[in-house]
Amino acid sequence: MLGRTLILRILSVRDRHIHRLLKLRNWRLCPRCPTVVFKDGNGTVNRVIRMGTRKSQLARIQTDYVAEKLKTLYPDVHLEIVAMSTIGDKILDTALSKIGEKSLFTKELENALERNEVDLVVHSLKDLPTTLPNGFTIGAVLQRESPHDAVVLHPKNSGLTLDTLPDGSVIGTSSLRRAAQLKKRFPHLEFKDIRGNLNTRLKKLDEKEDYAAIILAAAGLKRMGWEARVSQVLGPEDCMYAVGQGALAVEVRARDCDILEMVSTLHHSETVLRCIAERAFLRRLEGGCSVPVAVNTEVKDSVLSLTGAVYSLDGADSLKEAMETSVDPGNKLESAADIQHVGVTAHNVPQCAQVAAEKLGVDLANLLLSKGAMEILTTARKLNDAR
Ligand code: DPM
Repeated sequence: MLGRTLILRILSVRDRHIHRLLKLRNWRLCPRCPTVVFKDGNGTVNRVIRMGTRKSQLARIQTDYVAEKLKTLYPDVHLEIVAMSTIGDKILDTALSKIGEKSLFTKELENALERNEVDLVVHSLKDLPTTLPNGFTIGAVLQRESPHDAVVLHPKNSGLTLDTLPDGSVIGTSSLRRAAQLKKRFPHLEFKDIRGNLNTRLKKLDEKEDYAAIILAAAGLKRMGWEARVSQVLGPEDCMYAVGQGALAVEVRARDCDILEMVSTLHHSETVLRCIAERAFLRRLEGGCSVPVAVNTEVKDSVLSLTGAVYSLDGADSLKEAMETSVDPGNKLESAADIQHVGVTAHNVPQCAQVAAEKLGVDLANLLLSKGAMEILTTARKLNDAR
């Protein structure tokens, strides 16, 4: 459809005259929103799709990656990349969890989406709040890279692991989730905030003596081409990952049917279901990027399993539980069509499976809440605010 059509938005689709006009011209009305899609005379009108991105190297790499995929799928579409800075990029000296802004990396980009300056924005899913502002939706969740965290050592510590690093070694991370889990697991280590984009962090690690190692998402390191710097990948027994970690998401205007349809082909079903469960879990816990919440998910033989945990800042207090559900398309859980699940719109993934995934996240969160998760999180939040 795209690339050969022109799109016109109309105010009232109920107008009889408009319907008559549409029929007369053989134009098509979008079934989901008041948009008319009509064919150009010779079928060669190409729409320019503008992709918004942050200016960091990782954001550019991620946006280029999605642009390449779109180009392959829709060779006629013209893609333009618009780069901008966000609050998260500008405030580099404060830990993420201390900046009281939920959509640190996403707000400016969403403003541009709203003003029609861009048509889609590529994010790391883990940076997208579980409740998106009205009018936006995640139109694609791409196949997940490794969701795990990785250790990057100062070159002088080459060959060591978190276990074998000397007592008192300082590990750089400003993720409360990573610090909480690792403090408990490796009590001989100390943890210190480190901020900045990936380039800045690696520089801070290598060029100073402040940190013995830093912890970063394996996915980001891989995308940057820095896999060789990974000395250790942390499995769930050491450090469970963040909700949505390792997956890319494409955010669009919820009413922009043509763009939604276009990007929906990028969805990776298994990743969609895992991330819906994870996001539903986090949303029910009222968590953001400033609380120590971690997950682990898996899909095997149409069964989606979710392990979720909450931690006190020092990791001494924690609650961890696991649950699973069938995501077999034959599992007939009824739902209204055209529904968003924790911000995700995926018409091409079985609705019943999405409903089951969301319910799994909510159920697991409820289980943890019944065991006192809110007390742990409230205390963690207060202590972090007072830091
Ligand atoms: C969020 C967190 C961090 C980012 C918190 C967490 C890490 C902050 C830090 C919500 N977003 O993970 O517990 O280390 O100080 C971020 C990264 C990526 C996306 C970098 C990273 C790349 C990986 C991906 C920052 N957001 O975590 O090393 O695409 O998932």
